[in-house]
Amino acid sequence: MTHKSSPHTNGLQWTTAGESHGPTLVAVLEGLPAGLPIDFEAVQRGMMRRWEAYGRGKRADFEKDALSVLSGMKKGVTLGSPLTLGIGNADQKIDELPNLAAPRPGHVDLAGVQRNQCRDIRALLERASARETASRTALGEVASQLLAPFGIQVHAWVRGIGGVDADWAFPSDEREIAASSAKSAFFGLDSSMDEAWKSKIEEAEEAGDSLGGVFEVAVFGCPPGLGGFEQPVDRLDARLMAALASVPAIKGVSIGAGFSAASTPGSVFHDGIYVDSESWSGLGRRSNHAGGVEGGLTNGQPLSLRAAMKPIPTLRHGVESVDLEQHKESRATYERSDVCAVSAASVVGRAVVALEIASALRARLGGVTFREMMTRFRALGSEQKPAEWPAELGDL
Ligand code: EPS
Repeated sequence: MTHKSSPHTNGLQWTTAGESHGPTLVAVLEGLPAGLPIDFEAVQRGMMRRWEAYGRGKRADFEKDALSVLSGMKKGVTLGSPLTLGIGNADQKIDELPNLAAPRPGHVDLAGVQRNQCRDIRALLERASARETASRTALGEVASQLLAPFGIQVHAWVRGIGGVDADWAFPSDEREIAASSAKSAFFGLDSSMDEAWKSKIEEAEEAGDSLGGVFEVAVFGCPPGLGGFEQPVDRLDARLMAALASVPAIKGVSIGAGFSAASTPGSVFHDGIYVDSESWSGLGRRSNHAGGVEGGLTNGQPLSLRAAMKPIPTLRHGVESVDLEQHKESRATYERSDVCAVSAASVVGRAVVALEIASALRARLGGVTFREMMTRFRALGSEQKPAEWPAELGDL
């Protein structure tokens, strides 16, 4: 994503390249500190998680997302130079695949050919494919490894599939998440919804249909003051929501209480502040309707985000469409497809949020090396207790 360069939030920059059935995907990440160890086996495991959940199509059976590290590392440690990752496509057949006769509503197909003024739908869909998210997942795994030593953890889980939603409370602590979520084949908070979701997907598959759903992302351990408000583009809530909206098929994103904020009176909505000697900042919050961001800055509370994914647009019986060659009504072309990719999207959601948070942390702490970041981070801890600020700090 391109943003106006900002000293408040742009600590990292990244770009991805590659087509779904081309030779390889590429991801470049700039701005990492020097001296950060990266475990690429863990990156690889994180990437494979995208394929693992129930509901993916045939490609999940053989695509291995084999990762190559092409630049930016020496002996497992970052050099501070651009990190380049290659992700080979097992299914390399871009030049052999036929064009699609009729555009699939919901995909890039029609708007893409109208923009490019060509009849070759494949020329657009190869890059617009959600295959791209493999690249951002890899970068997000790296970003998570930058965040972990600072005690910042990003988690994501599926909340609902095809309208069947779990009533789990939003976890207030990351320890509530890890153990039970590992048991869910759908990456739910626990496995209690798995059977219901499995039947829902099986039904859709039998009918040649597809399903969407909702996933949530939480960030625990963020210090206050990441992000900015000096320019609209600095606002961390806007950046996080844009990052989630940039994941293909996402149609709705919210933070904290989200749309229910509109119908809640201010006296109930706003998260009261009280003196809490137990807390590291000396202050506590009564609730977290803001979702961890106020005024574009993290406020020390867990971040909570939610995203709604539409159903996959490729359907076995097609959707009403028009054959662009013959200019007559037809069904949209069927291609091999997933039935439900909400669990996969939750992995991607976690990755794009990790990238944005790592970027904001990097911008906040500065420094060339990882050690410099850590020194500055430790100093920040004591700077954020208002009760201990020295009198000479003054008004500004
Ligand atoms: C996708 C279509 C399918 C999915 C793909 C996204 O690809 P194919 O047509 O090759 O079966 O498998 O997802 C991925 C390739 C991936 O890496 O997640 C689409 O049209 O967006």
